[in-house]
Amino acid sequence: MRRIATEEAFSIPEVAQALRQVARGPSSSLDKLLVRGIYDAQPGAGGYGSLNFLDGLIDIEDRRLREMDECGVDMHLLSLTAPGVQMFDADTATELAALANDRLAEVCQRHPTRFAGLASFAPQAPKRAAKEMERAIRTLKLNGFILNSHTNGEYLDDPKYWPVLEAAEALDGCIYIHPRAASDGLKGPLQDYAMDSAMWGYGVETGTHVVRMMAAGVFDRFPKLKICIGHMGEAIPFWIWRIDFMNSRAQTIERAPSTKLTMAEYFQRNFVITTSGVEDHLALDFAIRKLGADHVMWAIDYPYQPTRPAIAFMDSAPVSEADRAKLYHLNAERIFHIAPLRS
Ligand code: 1WB
Ligand code: MN
Repeated sequence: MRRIATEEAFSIPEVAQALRQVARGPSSSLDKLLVRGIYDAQPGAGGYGSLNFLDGLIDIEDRRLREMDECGVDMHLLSLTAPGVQMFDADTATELAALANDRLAEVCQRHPTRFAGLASFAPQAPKRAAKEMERAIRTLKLNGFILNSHTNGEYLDDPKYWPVLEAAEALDGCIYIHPRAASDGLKGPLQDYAMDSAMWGYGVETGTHVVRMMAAGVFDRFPKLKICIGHMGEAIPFWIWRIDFMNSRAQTIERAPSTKLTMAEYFQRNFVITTSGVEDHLALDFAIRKLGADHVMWAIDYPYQPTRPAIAFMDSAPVSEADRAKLYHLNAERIFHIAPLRS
């Protein structure tokens, strides 16, 4: 069974260096905690630094490939790790996104059956982002796009990002909306008890992002836009009935924009999810029954999650072999335009 893991993080030294600068700068972003820990760790200080994620992010063809071989992972769909280029000024972000895409494309070309890649772009400069998105697909042959949730507190429902959505739709490139720490407007009570990141804050931030997009009517303007979200759908599958019911009520009392389709219909039509970081068979079963086996893909979340348990989770999932093949590779091949293996 071919195993394609679909939310696998990497970085390049230049982006890591720029994040180190951000960690030392005046930014009020809640991401600073994590960025400081990963990119500017003080020896012996404990915390995120002690997990040594940085080596796992930077090293693609040596340690990572060896671990993939040892564990039986055929392919990583790579994406520049959160917060991507979204904490930088527009020029730096545009430049570093292009550089990261170049490096990513080189790795994918050297190992076409082992690596595929989601292209970065700088939403800070939407028109230039759209050009880079086109280059990433047409020239670099990358497989879709990565976005790390908000940009300076703004979300993809803002019309300023229409050039980005237009490009993604026209290029048939799925945008993977990956978490980053909550925006300044959302971060208040998420700052205590380590709730800022993967425990809770990431899901709140990313879930809020996609509900904004659906409620704003983004998918009426861009009906073919495909969005992927990780972490078993950032709790949206579980919430969708209530989102749907309350949105239609809010539309009748004019507090929500009227939309052509219901929230549940957009979620079914425009979204796919991955299993990253949620190794719970009951949650998987629910997601598959709710969305269909064509809409769920396997992911590890390397290097933040260990590989072997992610494989054990999917190998032992109570699904038919036909569905397991969809989760492990067929859906990823279709959605991210990854060439099937010749048999
Ligand atoms: C963690 C997870 C940290 C992710 C991250 O930093 C990212 C974590 C950028 O588990 O602490 C992730 O990609 O899910
Ligand atoms: Mn991740």
